[in-house]
Amino acid sequence: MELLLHHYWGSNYAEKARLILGLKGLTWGSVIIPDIMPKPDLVVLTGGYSKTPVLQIGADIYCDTKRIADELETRFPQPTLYPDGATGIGRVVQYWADGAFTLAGGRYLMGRSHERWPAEFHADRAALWGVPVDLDRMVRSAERYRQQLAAYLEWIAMMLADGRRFLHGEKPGLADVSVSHILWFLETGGEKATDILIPFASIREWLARVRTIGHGTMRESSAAQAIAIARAATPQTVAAVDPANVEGLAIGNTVSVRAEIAGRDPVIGSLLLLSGQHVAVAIENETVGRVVVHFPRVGYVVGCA
Ligand SMILES: N[C@@H](CCC(=O)N[C@@H](CS)C(=O)NCC(=O)O)C(=O)O
Repeated sequence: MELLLHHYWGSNYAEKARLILGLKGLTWGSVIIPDIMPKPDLVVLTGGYSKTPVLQIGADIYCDTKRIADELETRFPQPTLYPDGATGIGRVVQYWADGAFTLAGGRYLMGRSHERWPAEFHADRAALWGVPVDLDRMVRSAERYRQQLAAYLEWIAMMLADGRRFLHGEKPGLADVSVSHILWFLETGGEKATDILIPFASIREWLARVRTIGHGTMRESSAAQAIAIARAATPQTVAAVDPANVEGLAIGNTVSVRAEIAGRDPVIGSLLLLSGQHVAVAIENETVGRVVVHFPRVGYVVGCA
């Protein structure tokens, strides 16, 4: 079954997903989505989740790069995302890198170079976070985020201090793709944002190595093709709800899955899978038929709808 990545080229989380596809040497179809709302061809597949990227495999739809990484690791174990065998540490580094580290990097970039994006983009992102657009505040906070980012970069330099090629050791893995995407994104702001990397030669050299992972083999696809594929396919997810789940939920319950921060529109569907790391709900509509939408547990709230 073909892998389809719904993404746009400028997205840093999408760059993380593209590098995972590259690390595993996979072939995938590229479906370009808009970088601001509305995204009708995407949300019809996800039931409302609108963030970037989303991975589609037939009628199974994977939201969030944490779920995408776990899914690809299960389906395509080699080359592994954990070349040092440290599956726990890799995921903890990912959680910090996609969270606090990316927030500091993103806010520093925007504070330094907000003029590179149009007003509609800033309005879209403010709505995503549920805050008013305030470019002056963005500019003022840049120095504070710069300090945070510099402190974090010292940690990365410490990881590389023994001369290792990648954060896991000799081979690239999940920590590399997670830590690198926001630093890749700084380039969008030009020298005004990448200046922060000047004192960190080992990090710049490591970033150049991460880039050589590449994106695997990509072919262009379209939203219409993706929808037709979902419609023609049957979801492959096997129903499995952990009976001891703290929410007291059972297969078939109508539930909502909502991100803890930013982009909190709930996805409402019929519960199909619930485990410690993974939640999936079935949704149905006239355009795509029945599809199953998957999320990580971490960072998402599951509740009765
Ligand atoms: N936790 C999510 C975060 C995804 C995310 O925030 N992506 C950004 C783009 S890099 C986004 O969706 N922004 C709003 C948009 O693209 O419309 C993940 O790991 O996939």
